[in-house]
Amino acid sequence: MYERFQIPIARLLVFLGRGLLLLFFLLGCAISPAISPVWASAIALPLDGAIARVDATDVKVSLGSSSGELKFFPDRFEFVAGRTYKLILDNPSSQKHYFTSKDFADASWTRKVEAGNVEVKGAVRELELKPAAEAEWVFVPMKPGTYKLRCTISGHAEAGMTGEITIAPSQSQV
Ligand SMILES: [Cu+2]
Repeated sequence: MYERFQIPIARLLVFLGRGLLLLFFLLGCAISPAISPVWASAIALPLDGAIARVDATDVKVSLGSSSGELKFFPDRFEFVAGRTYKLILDNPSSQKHYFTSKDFADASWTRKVEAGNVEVKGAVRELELKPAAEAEWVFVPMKPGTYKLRCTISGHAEAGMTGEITIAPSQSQV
């Protein structure tokens, strides 16, 4: 008696399964054109690499040089409020340097800092780079203004290891 029911139930399950697949397919077609890029990135977030999926503008800066110059290369930065940037820092020199701009850091929202295999989330004030170190700082500048940058190692700022970071207003803030 049960055996006679088993086949129709199996068929019913297959039928339902196909129906669900078709439903998902149709829903997917209907929804996908309506997804804005913002939604799309939000949906992509949990899938892989989380924040790395957000489109960030890469900006590179070297702290010092291999010939020992006490400067930032480059030493002027301009960011637009509300956009996401990835500042890629490296230290090609033979001594330790700092990338310090407290006011700029306060005027920005830090998504994360990555160095080596460590990812740090939360507020950032200052980044210390030992010789040959590299780090990535992903942030969104928020408050328009001009901010001073310096290396806080004794004597370095005095020798020229300073810079300027400008946050320009976004289109909507103009
Ligand atoms: Cu320095």
